[in-house]
Amino acid sequence: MPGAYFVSDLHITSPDTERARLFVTFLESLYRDESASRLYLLGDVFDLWVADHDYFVKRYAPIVDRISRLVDTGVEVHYLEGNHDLHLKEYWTRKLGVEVHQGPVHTDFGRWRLRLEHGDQMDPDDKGYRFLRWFLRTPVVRFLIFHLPGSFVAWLGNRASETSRAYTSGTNTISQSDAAAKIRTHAVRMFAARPFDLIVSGHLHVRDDYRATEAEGAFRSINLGSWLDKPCYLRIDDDEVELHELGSLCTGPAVP
Ligand SMILES: [Mn+2]
Repeated sequence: MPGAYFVSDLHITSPDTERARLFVTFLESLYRDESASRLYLLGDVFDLWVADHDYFVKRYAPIVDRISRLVDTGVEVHYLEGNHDLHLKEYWTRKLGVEVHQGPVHTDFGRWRLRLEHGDQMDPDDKGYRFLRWFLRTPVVRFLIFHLPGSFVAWLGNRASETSRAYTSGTNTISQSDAAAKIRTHAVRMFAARPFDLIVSGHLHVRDDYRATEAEGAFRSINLGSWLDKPCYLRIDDDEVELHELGSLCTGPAVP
């Protein structure tokens, strides 16, 4: 029975890290898995990847190579841009044949109606980020991002993500249960706008598996958490929806 796989928020910083090696192993396991028909990368796979610079292509060559082979074997690969990976179409679609999405995706897989998103647009009050998201995609900024040297773009991007990390680890940290509440509230609101059976997101780095009540719409909401804490992926087919930890079942720390 065909299966779809989902990963998010790996935040790979270099190909020599444990997370990068685990991801390569995971991608290789998909060539051997005859049921694998789709792979969804739900954003922030890399701690930084911007545009089509050789800097990133070379740096992450082992991963790029495995993804490219996966596409060649006939697996449909989708990449939803996160807030650490953007302007991907130029390289990932044109060179690798990966379908790139800049926002939420509604699609069907087997008997499931799915809504998929990175999750960086979950918070309607985050006006500062909404501006940044828009700003980075304006034609002038896009032009600069593509035409400045890759190493300079990487330097800028790394500075920006350090600043945002310092900021989020300071006053702005939200608790796991607040994050879970945010994920679920967003899911209920999105369901009301356009129903689905399953919503999958990432971004908040809090693994959460929630079954909505009948009144809310009886859908299921899964946040994939992050590989900073555990290398988990979601696999779905017509029979099951299950979080796995590279090989075994991925248990906890789902928020109750
Ligand atoms: Mn993110």
